[in-house]
Amino acid sequence: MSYMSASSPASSTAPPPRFSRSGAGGFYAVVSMLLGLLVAVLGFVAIFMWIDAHDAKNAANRAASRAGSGSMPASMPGMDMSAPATAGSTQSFAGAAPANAAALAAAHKPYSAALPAAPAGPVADVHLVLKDVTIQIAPGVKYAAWAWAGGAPGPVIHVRQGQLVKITLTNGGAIPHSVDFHAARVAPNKAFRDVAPGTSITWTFRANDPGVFMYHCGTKPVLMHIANGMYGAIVVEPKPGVLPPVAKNYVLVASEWYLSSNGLGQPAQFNMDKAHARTPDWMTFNGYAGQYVTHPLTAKPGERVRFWVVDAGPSLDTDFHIVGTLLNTAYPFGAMDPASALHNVQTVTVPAGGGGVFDVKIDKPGLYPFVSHAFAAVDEGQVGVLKVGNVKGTMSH
Ligand SMILES: [Cu+2]
Repeated sequence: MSYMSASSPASSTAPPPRFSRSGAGGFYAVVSMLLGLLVAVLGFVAIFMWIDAHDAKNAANRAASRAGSGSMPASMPGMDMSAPATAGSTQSFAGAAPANAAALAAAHKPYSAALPAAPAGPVADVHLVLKDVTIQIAPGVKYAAWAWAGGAPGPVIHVRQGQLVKITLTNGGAIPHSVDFHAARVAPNKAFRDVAPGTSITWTFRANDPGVFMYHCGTKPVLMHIANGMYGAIVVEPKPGVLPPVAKNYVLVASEWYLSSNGLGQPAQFNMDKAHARTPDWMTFNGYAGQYVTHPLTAKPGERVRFWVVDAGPSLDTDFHIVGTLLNTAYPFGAMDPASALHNVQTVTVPAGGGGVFDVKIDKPGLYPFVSHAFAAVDEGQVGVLKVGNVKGTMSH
């Protein structure tokens, strides 16, 4: 999406600020030009202006405080060892976009946010396949991921409370990996152990705890394996009658991307310095910046919609907020007891490695952005739109 800024020029001595005050004119010139393109193609200009108006201060503050240090672990496949472990390697590539970014965004097939059906019967069979694969994380931005056969995030898994979940993990990657399910109460040294390339592991757990949970590779360095795309969400549906029925269920997995290059030519790789500094280039819902702005999620006026949100991190929280409404019911941390739910709150934090479930019922037709209200995240792509009713036109706020 071209609502993010062009990155600053490279420097061999110090990390340039993402936006400097003296560079603000150029920044807005670029944004204005790209916004004009978006008006024609997407008609969503207002949200981008709104994003830009809010993000510049945050970005400048963060750039000023950015740490440039960080240790580099041993070399391994998929890691960009050409990047020196110096302050210079934390140069931001946020907002990098080719000239045809808007067309690419329109052509992108979004990751399906719809919750799939849970399997019938007492056992839920889940087969996960790990794969080294080049994916796109933003229009025209390629990333050499350690991910899943379908990219990143991994498949949304939906089971019912009380089902036995049988996990089979096949490692189709080049190095050892593993899978850690936060929904499971198991001995991790057995179930979550490393799996050699070309081999599989099978283990089971009883899904006694309802909620929405992260799953991820737990092989060291975990920071790198998660940041490279090895994560996903599992929904454990509470017993019937516990939650009010909803018309739509959507699953969102928030995450950060730390890039060794802008990814517009060769695929970018993981940058450990940025990951240690917690300064991502991109942040996404379901792995691709702004995909639900271009391809909104939908609801009818008056329908109750449930968002099952996981923050895969690896390191930053998601402050979940829907512009233009309140969260009618929130189940913070994915604790699914209605007696402890919150009602009519504006923003709820989903911690890295955690989940949250949010019900909204919106009566008025319109375009309602959902965001992490830590607004640098929006600038870096963590934004989507819930389209309520058959509305057209531009976003307003
Ligand atoms: Cu891994």
